[in-house]
Amino acid sequence: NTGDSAEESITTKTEEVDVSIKPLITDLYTADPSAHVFEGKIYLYPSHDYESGIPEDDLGSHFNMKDYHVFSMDSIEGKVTDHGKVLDVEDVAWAERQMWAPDAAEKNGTYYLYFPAKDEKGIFRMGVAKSSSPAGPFSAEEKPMKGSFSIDPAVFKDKDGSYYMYFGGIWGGQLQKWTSGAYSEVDDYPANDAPALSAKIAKLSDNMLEFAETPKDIKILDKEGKPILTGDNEKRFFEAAWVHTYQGKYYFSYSTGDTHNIAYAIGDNPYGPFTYEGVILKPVLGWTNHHSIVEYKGKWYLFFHDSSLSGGQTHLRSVKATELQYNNDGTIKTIDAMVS
Ligand code: FUB
Repeated sequence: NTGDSAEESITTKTEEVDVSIKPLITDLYTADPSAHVFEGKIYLYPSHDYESGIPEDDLGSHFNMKDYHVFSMDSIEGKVTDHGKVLDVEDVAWAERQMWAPDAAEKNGTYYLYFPAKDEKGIFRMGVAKSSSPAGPFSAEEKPMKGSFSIDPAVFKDKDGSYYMYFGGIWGGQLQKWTSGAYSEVDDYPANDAPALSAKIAKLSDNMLEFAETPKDIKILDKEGKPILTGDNEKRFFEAAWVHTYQGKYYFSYSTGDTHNIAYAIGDNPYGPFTYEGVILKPVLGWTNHHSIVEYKGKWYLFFHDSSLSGGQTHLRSVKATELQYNNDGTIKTIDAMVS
């Protein structure tokens, strides 16, 4: 279960970065890695891909995941420990299917696993499950978080001890069905020359189980201060939100979906607005691109996935990691990890 046993090795090339990257986990398919440093180790909270036989469509029905595993490691080159299955859809009273990208947070010695799944009406909601250990197992709340919707929760702890959830995804992630504030069967995408649909942010309640406020829009602006537009597929938010801080600035990173980049924008506080800056990770093998960024032992790492281990099957992905580097001005060096 270590990178050493991976059968393939690839070389990545960019103007500035050149690294060989192997799947971290080779006996399961894993994706959407949310990495955190807990108890002095890197803990990984990924999706657990498997072949469910559901045909591929634009709504992502083929991503039909049903449980989560947690992994830990002392270094990105070292042994990866699989802590086993930590939550199963069967053990979540309200959830029916499609356990998509999760995230985790720690507060006062309790660990919280946040996960999206479809309820019995086929609507994505956000669940929370608790554990006394970062390695789980996790026990889910009876109901989804009140007022939650869409996918890809990312929970960020600010320096004042507040926790925020960033979330949302379009197309199969259903953000376009919530533009009125209530769920609609009808998709509502803004016109190509109108501001793009936004990711959401909500402060979490003290007990970490609910939103403490109505979710707000995350604005991504261009260098002139104008909103990124729906038609700007290379830059607009699609899914996979993540936030980290570096030298006092807030970095909001995300997938551009159908243009397959991990892009980023920089702001001065958790709510933004964020100014679009560039691409962190170019498209990888497979349709989806999803990442997390974490500092560990004085270095910064990008965790991501691709479909190299499955020979390119888009719904059977594998988690990878590589070092992330900043330029002197705080911008991030673009990484190209496409299998060559
Ligand atoms: O893994 C299912 C979905 O694919 C995630 O929620 C998205 O971010 C994309 O990676």
